[in-house]
Amino acid sequence: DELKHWVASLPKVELHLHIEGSLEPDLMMALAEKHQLELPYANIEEVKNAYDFEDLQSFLDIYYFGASVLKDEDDFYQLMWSYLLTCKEDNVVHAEIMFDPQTHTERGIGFDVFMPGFKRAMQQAQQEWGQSCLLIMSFLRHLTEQSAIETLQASTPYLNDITAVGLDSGELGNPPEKFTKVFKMAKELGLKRVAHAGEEGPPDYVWGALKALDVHRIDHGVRSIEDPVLIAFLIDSQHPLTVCPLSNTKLKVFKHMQHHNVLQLLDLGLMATINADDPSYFGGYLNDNYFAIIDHLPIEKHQLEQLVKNSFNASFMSEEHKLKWL
Ligand code: ES4
Ligand code: ZN
Repeated sequence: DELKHWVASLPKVELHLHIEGSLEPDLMMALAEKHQLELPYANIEEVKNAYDFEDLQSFLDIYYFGASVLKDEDDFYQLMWSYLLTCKEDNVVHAEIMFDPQTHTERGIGFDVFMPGFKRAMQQAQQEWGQSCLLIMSFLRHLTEQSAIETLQASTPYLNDITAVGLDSGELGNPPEKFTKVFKMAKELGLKRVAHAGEEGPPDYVWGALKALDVHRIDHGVRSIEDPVLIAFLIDSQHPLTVCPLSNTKLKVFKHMQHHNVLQLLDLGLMATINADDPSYFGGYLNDNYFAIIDHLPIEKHQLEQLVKNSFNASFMSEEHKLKWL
């Protein structure tokens, strides 16, 4: 309908996107063939049928397995290039893209393999159509803080290409405080900070990300609604929440899109934004996430406008670059 066409044509920003979560089944199959790897899927249909999740962990198991087909520089180039083509398609003029180095270093694939691949695609998209994008290096919270520290040290030759650090993977049992030291080190290196919190975890994990990790943004944060003091804090501080509607329904954080609380958060005055998370696994890129809330929530044009405006303001782009769009 009309609202959808209007949103699709608007310049938008993506703030919560795992590049490994943009690996489409056709590229996964092609890379498995290229590297002579056995996949437990006979065809693309079977891959898609496997994407039926109970919770965050059941998704992560399949997501880490899928990433195992990424082996050489060109694989990481293809992965990034495919995602950046969808940015052009969706009018995503600026994207802040997360990558999980430990998903690759744990398999013996180093920064010298994936970083050149990512950078080559990003430079090409910048040159061909002026795509703006930057990288967020995300630590896996189910691993130790020592492993995150080693990852930060291994990233040293590429620090100029990395804007922020993040924290993802299984939330329950891995509170933000576990990573206080490595986030402090990242801050001292001049890196910005984000963390997944309040997706499956309780509001206390959002407090932990704010207080112990000194984050600029909360990834997800939808469970903040359970703590009125936290909600008051977030309204006052305007820490952005990078909300991912299709992700939250696929992982059963909300039973149905009609029950999603993003509109409630927005109307309370929180700095909410709409994002895609793992588009290949959750059924759609950024426009699809906007379409899902248009279809299932009583959202009006001015609220959509606010969500898009928030995503520009919540981004790490320079104030000068923001002025170009706002
Ligand atoms: C993730 Cl949806 C989500 N949550 C936590 N960690 C992740 N890594 C990739 N997608
Ligand atoms: Zn995420």
